[in-house]
Amino acid sequence: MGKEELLAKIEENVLQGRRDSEDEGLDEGLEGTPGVVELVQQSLEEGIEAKEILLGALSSGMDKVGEKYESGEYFLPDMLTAAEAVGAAMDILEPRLLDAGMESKGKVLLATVKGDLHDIGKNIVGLMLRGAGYEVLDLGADVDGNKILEKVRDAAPDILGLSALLTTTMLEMKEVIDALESEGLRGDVKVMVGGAPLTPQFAEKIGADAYGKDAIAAVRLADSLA
Ligand code: B1M
Repeated sequence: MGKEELLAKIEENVLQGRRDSEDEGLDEGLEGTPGVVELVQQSLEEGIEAKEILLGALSSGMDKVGEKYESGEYFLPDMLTAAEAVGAAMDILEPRLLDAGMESKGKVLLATVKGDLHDIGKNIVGLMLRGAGYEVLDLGADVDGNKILEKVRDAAPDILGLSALLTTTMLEMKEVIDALESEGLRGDVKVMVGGAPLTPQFAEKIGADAYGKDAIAAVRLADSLA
């Protein structure tokens, strides 16, 4: 297979949400054929640069997934499996991209706030941001505000992304933003918030810089904030 054909195959498999050959994908009859991971490995063996694979197949594939999600052709599970396939490919590519000195678009620190265990949405946002070329540091779920502040201080992210799924825990976001302010860190980092119970009005009221309705919006906003 030539380079263009390999990159097109990777993109096709991102759209199918096929991480590896064991996955069925959206269409029938694909099981047993190489998925994203095997194709990425093959591409590297054939001398295609990690950066080309990222930009020419993975990111472009996720862009198309995003368009299909927005047009209603794809649903959330389709986006999730595609993002997971890209995440698995990124595990292979990331060290090579760093070795090659490819600059990341920016550093994003993610956390689901204290008291909240919901992390599926945050994880999708993280995968999409990685696929779009950001360095993502993920603190996980139920993260104490002090830990977030400590990491903002140590890692100096460009963007802090906070997620909350409960009407009770979304209030914790304000605590974090206020603490950033009182610790003199607010000017150093842009804050993006997201999660099902939030509204743009709420985000504005608590002093966030941006509200991400979904993972696609989160990537677009990151591009405008970083
Ligand atoms: Co819980 N839960 N849950 N739950 N849960 C909800 C949120 C709830 C709406 C269900 C309901 O009652 N209808 C309700 C909240 C009600 C409220 O607050 N008013 C609820 C409740 C009450 C609870 C418990 C209290 C239940 C109990 O124990 N009595 C408990 C709380 C635990 C806790 O957190 N302390 C609880 C527990 C759980 C599970 C652990 C079982 C599980 C979570 C597993 C996990 O995440 N690892 C769970 C689940 C799965 C849900 C539902 C069913 C699904 C949430 C989800 O993953 N959605 C949810 C009901 C529902 O939404 N239908 C529900 C899919 C996900 C992709 O979407 O997270 O919105 P979402 O993320 C989107 C966007 O919001 C956005 O992009 C994502 C991708 O497009 N986004 C961001 C999210 N974060 C972002 C950050 C950004 C930008 C965009 O920038 C940084």
